[in-house]
Amino acid sequence: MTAPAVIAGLDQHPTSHPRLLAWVRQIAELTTPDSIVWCDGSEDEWTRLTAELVTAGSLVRLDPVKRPNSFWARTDPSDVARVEERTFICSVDEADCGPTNNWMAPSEMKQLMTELYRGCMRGRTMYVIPFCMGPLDAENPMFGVEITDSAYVVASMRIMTRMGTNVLEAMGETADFVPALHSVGAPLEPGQADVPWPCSTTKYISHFPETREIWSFGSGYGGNSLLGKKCYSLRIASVMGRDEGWLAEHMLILKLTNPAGKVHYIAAAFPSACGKTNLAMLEPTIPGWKVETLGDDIAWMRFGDDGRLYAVNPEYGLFGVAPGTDWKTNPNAMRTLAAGNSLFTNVARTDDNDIWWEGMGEPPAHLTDWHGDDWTPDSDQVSSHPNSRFCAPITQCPILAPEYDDPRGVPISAILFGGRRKTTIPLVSQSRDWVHGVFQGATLSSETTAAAVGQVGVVRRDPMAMLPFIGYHAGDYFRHWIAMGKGVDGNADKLPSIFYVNWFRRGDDGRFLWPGFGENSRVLKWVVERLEGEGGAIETPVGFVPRAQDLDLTGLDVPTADIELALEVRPDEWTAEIPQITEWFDKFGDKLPAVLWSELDALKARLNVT
Ligand code: SAT
Ligand code: MN
Repeated sequence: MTAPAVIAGLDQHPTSHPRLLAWVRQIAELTTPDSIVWCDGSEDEWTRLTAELVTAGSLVRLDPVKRPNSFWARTDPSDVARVEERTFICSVDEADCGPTNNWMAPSEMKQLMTELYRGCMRGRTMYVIPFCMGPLDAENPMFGVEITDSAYVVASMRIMTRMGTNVLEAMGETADFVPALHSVGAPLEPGQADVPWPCSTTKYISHFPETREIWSFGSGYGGNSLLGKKCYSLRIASVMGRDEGWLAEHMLILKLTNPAGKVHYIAAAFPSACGKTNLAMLEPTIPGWKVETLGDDIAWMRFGDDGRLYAVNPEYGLFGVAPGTDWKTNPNAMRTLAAGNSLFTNVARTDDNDIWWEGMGEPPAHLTDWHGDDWTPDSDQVSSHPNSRFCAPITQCPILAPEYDDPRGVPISAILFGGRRKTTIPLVSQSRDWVHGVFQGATLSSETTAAAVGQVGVVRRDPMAMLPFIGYHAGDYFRHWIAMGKGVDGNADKLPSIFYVNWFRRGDDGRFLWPGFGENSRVLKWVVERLEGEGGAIETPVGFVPRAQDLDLTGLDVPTADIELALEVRPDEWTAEIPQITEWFDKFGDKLPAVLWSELDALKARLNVT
């Protein structure tokens, strides 16, 4: 028997929360770190950790004038995105996991991962991060505590969440919290030198919905390691929402003000890397309209006393796809980043210690690429990984709506579902009613992107843009959405109207039919006009679709023929879609709400498909 390891700090702790202390002790004894640090979220802590990461070669400090207090990170080339194959929903009953998730019995997963965790923090520091998703002054603050052996994760969590001493104090001795355990899975033997990006080839991202626990092992990449984000705020929170009557969704939240000063709040779901951050910070090209940002990735929506659906952004930072972001496509993101205090991961670095990525204007003559190699414009590879990311405080966004921190959230007028489709899906359509909107969401499809490991550009169904994030059976999730449509106390008419958008439709030669970005304000204007009973539309088999003349196209330099193609509902394309939807629905067996089969039948009837 070896003597039990001495773990510095095991008996010093800034809380007396018994469950938290017992859990931290248990994990420390299992993972045997050299020491434990309770994170306080202070500026000093950030300065200390980033300095340590610079010394270790994990971060490079960027130019203090151009990029104040900002750092450049490169991951291991194998650890660049979410790993959906290695992501598990460990419900007690396999039937609660469903066909869209990977399942393992909780006891089996815990046994397996306990062996992986045994001694996995050897030679490292274990950090304890108390955090809160959503405002700390909420009626029921949504606490979590992440244990991690990665200082990069601590620095990122400080940007992405409300964390530190305030949170621990607010938790007192009794608050419930989601325990979220993370290790890069790379213990160090005495004297062994560390690598800049430790990780393991064995990866598990596991969720235990009944006990509201998260266990992540082997990856340092954002979606796998910043456990407040997808793991808590979507997978675990979706289960909480199912049980408690609310929705945890993969949606941005924006505030739209029309020239008369009337405000509408809009939530919009798109798969990862389909422009949520750009839409959330859009600069309208039509005069007099204003967009302000509340969130770019996640919305928690609960009914208010008035029967309306109110949305809160549980996050505190932006974790956006870097390539393609520039002064033309998203000036507000560029301004957010120019304020500093940001982490950049897997982008390229310029010789004067700034960052660069594809889409950011002319490339410099020389760069250090995301592999750490020399790069010139003649290179046949991209300089930045397609899923490279910026991580920046949301409070630096110059168009942040003041309500972003209101624990009551904002009342949502419209929900947009969107995907990336070259064909079939018109630029915008409005659902006939809530159930039809749920059908649009449940059958949402999109071409895959680099945000997850795997082939890019393949069309897959991505219901409500939540495919990788639903923490339970997708059939039950659809049922929950249908049930939400009943509203509270007979207030179903106060629910948001649902729209389906596609900015990515292409012409025969592959050109985009719609210019997107700031021009999407024209679609938002039509959405608002529809809400106010004004906008023109024709009724098509797939919902209400504007004609070109129903959109404000003033000053838009796009041939009307292209707009018409973007708006076209082609019976041949939709007829081809029907068997795919049928096959998709068949997956869910008895769990698929019958009303969704009825919606499909009604669509077939409208298309004259038998
Ligand atoms: O990498 S994350 O999962 O955090 C971002 C995304 O894919 O939406
Ligand atoms: Mn996302």
